[in-house]
Amino acid sequence: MSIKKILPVLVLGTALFSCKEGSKIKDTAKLEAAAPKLELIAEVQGLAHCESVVFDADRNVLYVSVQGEKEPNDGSIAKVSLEGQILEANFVQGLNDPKGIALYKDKLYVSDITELVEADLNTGKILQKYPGKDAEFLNDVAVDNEGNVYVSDMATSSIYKLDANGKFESCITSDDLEDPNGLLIDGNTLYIAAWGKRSADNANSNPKGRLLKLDIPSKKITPITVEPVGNLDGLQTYNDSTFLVSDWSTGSLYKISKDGTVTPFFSAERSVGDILYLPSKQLLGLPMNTQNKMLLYRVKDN
Ligand SMILES: [Ca+2]
Ligand SMILES: [Ca+2]
Repeated sequence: MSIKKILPVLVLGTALFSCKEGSKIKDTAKLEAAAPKLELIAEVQGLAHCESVVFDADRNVLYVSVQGEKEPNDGSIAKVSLEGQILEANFVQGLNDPKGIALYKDKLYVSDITELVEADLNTGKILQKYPGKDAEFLNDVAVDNEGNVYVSDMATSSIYKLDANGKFESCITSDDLEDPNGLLIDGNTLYIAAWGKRSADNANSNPKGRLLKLDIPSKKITPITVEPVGNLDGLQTYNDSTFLVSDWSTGSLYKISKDGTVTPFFSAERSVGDILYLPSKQLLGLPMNTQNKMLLYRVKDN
């Protein structure tokens, strides 16, 4: 997509944000100057209702969660090259609706509705399935340096943890998690891209979520953005001070700094999911759920 096509969206984004007191956003002139150039590298077709993409540095490949349709066991993890070639469509097979993926040593962890699945990265074989106690709609997965696995549950507004004994249950449940979706871990801090708390008595309510942080030892939840931003899904590191976050419902990607400044970054289409950004390669991966494809871009900062 050309810069010309992106600019109107940036201007609109500025207008929307600037009327909200408390939100910090750069002015339009600076936005235009700061707009990145995105060069489309590949359009990877045939990934039915894909949700998430991660990078395996040891093997220099991408893994994409492919939910398939609503048939039992029609979900998989596809192995894809950095150039966008599908190397193995069913690297891990027999899943239902797999979503968030995280890697730790030679294992891949993927959430699958109400359970966490552990697979062998060398063979693709499923090693273990951990049913989540009272889990309803598990989403993203993050692993810390010690191998502790955390999973968001949007439906119960919880963060689940897999402990060393294989017990998989909620370690915190709170409305203040705003129906958590995307996760990113840094030491004892779990960053959370929230979908927005849906009220039980109004299924048609259209909430938006904030970028949050959870101090894992104290379980203290702190909003990073003052205002809700969108139905946040993907959450990646952009640089030392900034995240890259996707809004599923509008297709907008935002840069959000650790002090809460929100800057429009790119306008993709609705249903952009759990994105990947590799700063070292300036590679951006966008799983497009309803379009059944993944887009790969090279990002060129001005
Ligand atoms: Ca499925
Ligand atoms: Ca997600």
